[in-house]
Order: sequence, then structure tokens, then C-alpha cells
Amino acid sequence: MARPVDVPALVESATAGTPRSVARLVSLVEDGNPALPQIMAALVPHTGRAHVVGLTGAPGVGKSTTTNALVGALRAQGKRVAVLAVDPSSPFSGGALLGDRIRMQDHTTDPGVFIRSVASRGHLGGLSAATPQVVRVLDAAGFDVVLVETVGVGQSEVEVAGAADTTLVLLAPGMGDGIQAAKAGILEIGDVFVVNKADRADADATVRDLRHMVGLADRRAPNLWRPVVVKASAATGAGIEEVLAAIAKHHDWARSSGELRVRRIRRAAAEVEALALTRLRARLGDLRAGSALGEAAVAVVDGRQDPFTAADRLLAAIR
Ligand SMILES: Nc1nc2c(ncn2[C@@H]2O[C@H](COP(=O)(O)OP(=O)(O)OP(=O)(O)O)[C@@H](O)[C@H]2O)c(=O)[nH]1
Ligand SMILES: [Mg+2]
Repeated sequence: MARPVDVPALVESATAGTPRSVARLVSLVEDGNPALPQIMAALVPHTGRAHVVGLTGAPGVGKSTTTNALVGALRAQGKRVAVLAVDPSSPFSGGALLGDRIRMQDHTTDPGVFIRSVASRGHLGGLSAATPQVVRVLDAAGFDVVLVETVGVGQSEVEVAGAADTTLVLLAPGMGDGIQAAKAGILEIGDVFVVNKADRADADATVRDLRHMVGLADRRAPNLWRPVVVKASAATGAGIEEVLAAIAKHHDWARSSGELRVRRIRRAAAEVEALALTRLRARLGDLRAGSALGEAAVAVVDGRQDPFTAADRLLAAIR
């Protein structure tokens, strides 16, 4: 049996920034605790202040190293920072991405930093519902910046990163030139491109390539944000201040242009839709249980009903 949750007390403590309470709330999201609707309702009035920054890029490009460096730089500015490492490929477990945790050791004793790894496949509502719920917890807990690191550049990563307020796409010389970026569909989602591992050869060629490709995309929509390409070496810290400046610049633009609100509405829509679809599926029931869906299917097979009518009736019946 799960421990009963004193939602008002827990939310009050978490919104005051108590690390233990924040961690507990994140765990409740991970576990899909039945008190989640009540928790989210209590959290929502405290949200909207955090700047949500997504980081994505191919495995090994330096996302965790960059995140670590950004955390250090943000702390130096006095900001409270939360890091969420999302692994869409493995089942939900607090122990995911151990390597990332080790790399983040610099900050583990700092109360102004909160680091958590979550994997989210199989979770009720899926990735698109779980991630924003964890982000909502961190936002309500008063973190100024929430860094969301996603592994790889697959569709779900594009989804997650694309839903941030500001999206960073990381590349490294030799492994992710502009052409590859275009193929992976990340030219569209990047607000800031970071060519990491600039201590290596060919970084300038990658930067040039990317600036060219981003420039081409630019011409199609001259009024929009002009993506910034920054060269960095996260391992040494070189270029990290520039990355931070580019993030801040994008944040300012997004706020003043209205894009920030547009993105947040899109993010909330995806979350609400995922939850609604999950509930809808549950109500449709499953064949074995002799559900309304089963009866409709039999009617179609027996030639008594066409599938369109059956679908309409099913939807009307479960309202
Ligand atoms: N030379 C060089 N190596 C770097 C730099 N940044 C990171 N690395 C190294 O690249 C490797 C991968 O770095 P991570 O930060 O773990 O990369 P990641 O993108 O988080 O990797 P995954 O989470 O596994 O996808 C590590 O061995 C880092 O030390 C850099 O600026 N220069
Ligand atoms: Mg990593």
C-alpha cells in the first residue's frame, strides 16, 4: 500500500522549495499516484515563472556536460536550477541515467540545484503527459530555470524538446554536420544551436555549415527568431557564457513576441490531449470484458452496422 498523501501540506512545503517535498512530488508523478489530479490542481496557481530550456542532440554529443556547465554558470548568477534528464526509451525508474547523475556530482550538495532522471515509457498518458507534470512540480517549487535533457534525437525527443520555452540543439564536429541536422528534423526545433567539443578539429566548418542552413530556413520566415549558432567546449567551459547569453536572448524575444505563450499553450494542449485520450481508451474498455467496443465490433462483423455509425454510437454512449 502506498503511503497516503497529505496534498495541501506537501504542496505547501514543495512550493516553499523544500528539496525533500519536491522529490516526493516528482516520485508521485513517476508512480502515477491517484492523488495526481489533486496535486496538479494545487500546483497550477504557483506555475508560469520558470524558464523551461530543452537540450537535445545525438548520444554522446555532450548534453550532460553542457547541462552541468550551464548549472554552474546559472548558479553563479544566483539562479535556482532544476535538471530533468528524460530517457524516453526505458521504463519509469528513479535510477535511470546513473551516468548523468555521476557527471552532475558537482552540484549534488547545492540546495539551489535539483537533479532528477526520469524515464517515462509505459506511464499513464505517456511521455507527453509525464514530462510536463514533472516540469510543473519544478516550476511551482520556484526554480528559475528548468533544464530538460532528452536522450537522442528521435521523434519523442523532438516532441519534448519542441515543447520547451527555449530549445537547444547540440552537435559536435564530425558527428552532426548541418546535413545530418536537417535530416533529423532538428533545424526546425533549435532556437540555439551549440557546436560542442569545439576543442576538436572541424568545429568551425560545422558552425559555418549550420549558420548557412539556418540562414536558408530563415529566408522563409523573415519575422521569426533567427536561431543562434554558438561554439562551445562544455568540458572546459569555453563558450558557456555565450550559450547562456543566447538562451537569455531567446527568452526575452519569446516573451516580447508572444511566442512564449504560444509554446506554453501548445505544451498544455499536448498534455491535456494525452490525458483525455488515455481516459477515453480506458472507457472504451477491452474486448475480453464484453465492453461496448466488443459489442460494436460484433455488430460490424455480423453486417448489422457500419464502422462509422458504430464509432459514433460508441462515443455517444461513453459520454
Ligand atoms: N573533447 C571534448 N569532449 C567532451 C566535451 N563535452 C563533453 N565531452 C565528452 O563527451 C562524452 C559524452 O559527454 P556527455 O555529456 O555524457 O554526452 P551526452 O550527450 O549527455 O551523452 P548521452 O546522455 O549518453 O546521450 C564524455 O566523455 C565527455 O567528457 C567537450 O567540450 N570536448
Ligand atoms: Mg547525457
